[in-house]
Amino acid sequence: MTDLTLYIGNKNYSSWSLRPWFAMRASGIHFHEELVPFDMAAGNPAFSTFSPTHKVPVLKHGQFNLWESLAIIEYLNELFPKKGLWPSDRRARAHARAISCEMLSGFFGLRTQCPMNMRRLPSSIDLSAETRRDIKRIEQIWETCLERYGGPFLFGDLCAADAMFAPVVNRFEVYCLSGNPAVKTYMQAMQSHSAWQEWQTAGRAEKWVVDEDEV
Ligand SMILES: N[C@@H](CCC(=O)N[C@@H](CS)C(=O)NCC(=O)O)C(=O)O
Repeated sequence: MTDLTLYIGNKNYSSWSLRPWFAMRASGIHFHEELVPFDMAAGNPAFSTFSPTHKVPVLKHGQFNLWESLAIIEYLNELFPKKGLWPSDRRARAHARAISCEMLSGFFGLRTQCPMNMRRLPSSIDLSAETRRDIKRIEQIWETCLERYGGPFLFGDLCAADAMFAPVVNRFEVYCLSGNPAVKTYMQAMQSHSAWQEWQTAGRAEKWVVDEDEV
């Protein structure tokens, strides 16, 4: 039994939901999942019953509700310090937090033009200059990490930074965004993880369609 509930949106589309879900599942933190499907046309009214921002994800721990994916991961790290959500080395940990902050606060070109979509069949689209800059920076982040920490994940073992970049792995695949061999090897490591497989299978089985995320 667990007193943790994670409210998430559709697994096919909800990139922010994937981040803490993946961190929890991959690190073996038990939780109850509450999937609340998007109702974009109506402004997602159901979200306001548990989320002050009307957005997902939200973690409920007893009577405490917490929003914002990275804040949720930090809270889980304090609840479960032995789960290794962040790297044990201080500088690697700071590095992992820095790139996670980059993800949280940036890459608007990529996020806007290439929505996460687990069901999408891979095909390329015309990319804006901003999206191309985002892709280049992400390739640089991943290459640096894989070289410095030796892979197979960004900091060697899987950690919260991988969870923060998990939706980008899907975007790189379904919009054919990178031919970089190191990037491809990293994507394979992520996509063969059991937590990834579980999310992807469930997302692909969903029937809901969010028109604005179908590119
Ligand atoms: N910065 C937030 C972003 C949350 C977010 O934008 N969630 C999207 C789903 S992936 C959402 O709930 N959208 C509904 C809406 O904007 O009405 C986080 O890290 O959790």
